[in-house]
This record gives sequence, C-alpha cells and structure tokens, in this order.
Amino acid sequence: ETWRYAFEEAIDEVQGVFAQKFKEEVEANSDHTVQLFPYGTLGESADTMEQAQAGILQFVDQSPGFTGSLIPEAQVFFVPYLLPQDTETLGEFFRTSKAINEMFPELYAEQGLELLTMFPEGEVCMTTQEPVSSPEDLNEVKFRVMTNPLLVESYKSFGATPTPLPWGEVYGALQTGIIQGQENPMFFIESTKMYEVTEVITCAGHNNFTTAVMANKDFYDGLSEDDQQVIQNATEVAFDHIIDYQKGLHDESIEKITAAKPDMQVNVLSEEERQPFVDAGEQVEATFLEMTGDGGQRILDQLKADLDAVTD
Ligand code: 6CS
Repeated sequence: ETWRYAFEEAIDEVQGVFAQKFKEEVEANSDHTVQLFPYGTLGESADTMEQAQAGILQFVDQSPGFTGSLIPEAQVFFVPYLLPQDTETLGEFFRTSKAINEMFPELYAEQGLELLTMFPEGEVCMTTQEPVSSPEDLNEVKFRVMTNPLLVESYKSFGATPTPLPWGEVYGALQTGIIQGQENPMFFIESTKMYEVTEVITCAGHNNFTTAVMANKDFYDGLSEDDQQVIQNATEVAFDHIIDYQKGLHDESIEKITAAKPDMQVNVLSEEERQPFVDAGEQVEATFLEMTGDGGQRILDQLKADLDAVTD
C-alpha cells in the first residue's frame, strides 16, 4: 500500500528531514511505501489538514499555528516564554510530557486525527525592517503571524499590528510592504530567504516553534497491530533524528544568512531588553484561558508540571 504524507516545508527543511526519516523507517520495516508531499504540492496548511481529515492523506505535519480553531488548546504553544530555550531540555520535555503524549492525543482524536508526535523546530526570531529592542519598536509594525488567534494576541501584547497570513503570501507581502515583519526559526529564515526582504533579525527568546505529526484516525485504527507498531517505531526514530539534526542548526543558519547578506543585522536581546516583552506577554496566558476554559487550564497546568519535571 502507498501512504501519502504531506508537510508544510520543503523536503530539505526540518519537517522534510523528519518525513524522509519516517519514510525510510516505514519502508525498511514493512511492505508499505510512503509518498511525500512537500509544501505547495497540495496547497496551503489549511488544505492539507482538510485532506488529512478526509482521509485523502494518511499523514500530515501541521503546526499548532494553523490549527487554532480546530484544536484551541494547542494554542498553548503560543503563550510567550513558556518553553525553555535549551534544546536538550526541550527534547526531554517533548519526549516525557504527559500533556503532549497523553492529553493532546485525545483532543486530536476528537477531530479525527491520531497524534503521533510533536517536536520543536527551533527558537523563533523576528525579522523586521527596523531594529527592535523593546515593544515600542513594534508599534505600527504590521507583523505577519500564522493564522492563530492566540499568536495574534501575543503580538498585540508586544505592541505590533498582527496580520495573520498563510505562508505562501509572506515573501511577497514583505517585498511590497504590506507587512513589515514576521517570525520564524532561523533555519527557515535562511532557507526561505526572508533576509532578502527584511533588514534586521531580533531574537527575544519568546518562543520555540512547535509542530505536530498526525495520521488520519480511521486509517490508523483500521491498521493491523504490526503496522501501527511500524508507524510508532518510525515516529520515534524520526523524532530522535530530528532533535539530533537540529544541533547547531540555528548558528549555522545565522552564518549562512550573514554570508549571503553581510549587512543583515542579527540582534540577540539581553535579559534586560527581554523583560518588557516578558511583562507584556503575561496577559497572553490569561487570554489563552479565556479562550479555552477548563480544558485549557488542565493542559496548561499539566504542561507546566511537565516542564518543571525536566528543568529541575
Ligand atoms: O511560518 C510559517 O507559516 C511556516 N514556518 C515554519 C517553520 N514551518 C511551516 C510553516 O508554514
């Protein structure tokens, strides 16, 4: 059988590297073939999600940034300064978190999706036309965010004018000045050449990009136990691979960016400079709870307990 798997990035970007490893493992350990569909081949993120829910796709990698209305609780990943920066700790958190491995699968299941794993894709940094050293500098800046209500609230709290857009429109919108800023992990800023259409990169440490890999639930439930095990094993191998693959990637990407564009500014905000962003972002947690009620509170509490367990 051929299984179809779509993701939101190019084949050599992080989600693509994960997908390639998953495919390799499935094909080495079963008679099945995995056909990969990189970003753009089947539409935008919203399109591939529809296809996965309809069973046209067996697998999809979809970031919580695009599933705000489908799984509101997954917006928790946009509460600023919630996740740790350190990649080792982050990997440990994703591996052991009860919220991620036990609670989220139930919420995805309600939408016809079998959540296989979530993984981090790197610290998110902002790219803008002007330097940003405080929330005041984002005043009047039309800032592209993924189509996620809580991420909109996050950037409102930072003082910007958030503009939700699908990925495909971002480069053009920066080029024509419809927006003046966007955020993404460093590897993505480099590979998509966001630096060509912005002048300054600012890392404020406010978030780490999280993504989720899932299967169509009816498809998954209909598989033999052996096939389910093949999928679980392939997911584990690909997870370990992607954590390992990302070691040093942030810094290597900065080097590539400054080699391609020597006058690109890269600013890492100091603790002192970050504090106003931390303070401004505090209200976003309350907004998350207003949006998601008791369910959101349970997820947030568990997530914090899971974080405590790996940061002690
Ligand atoms: O900003 C975005 O929309 C995209 N960013 C990443 C790192 N992956 C996919 C997503 O579409």
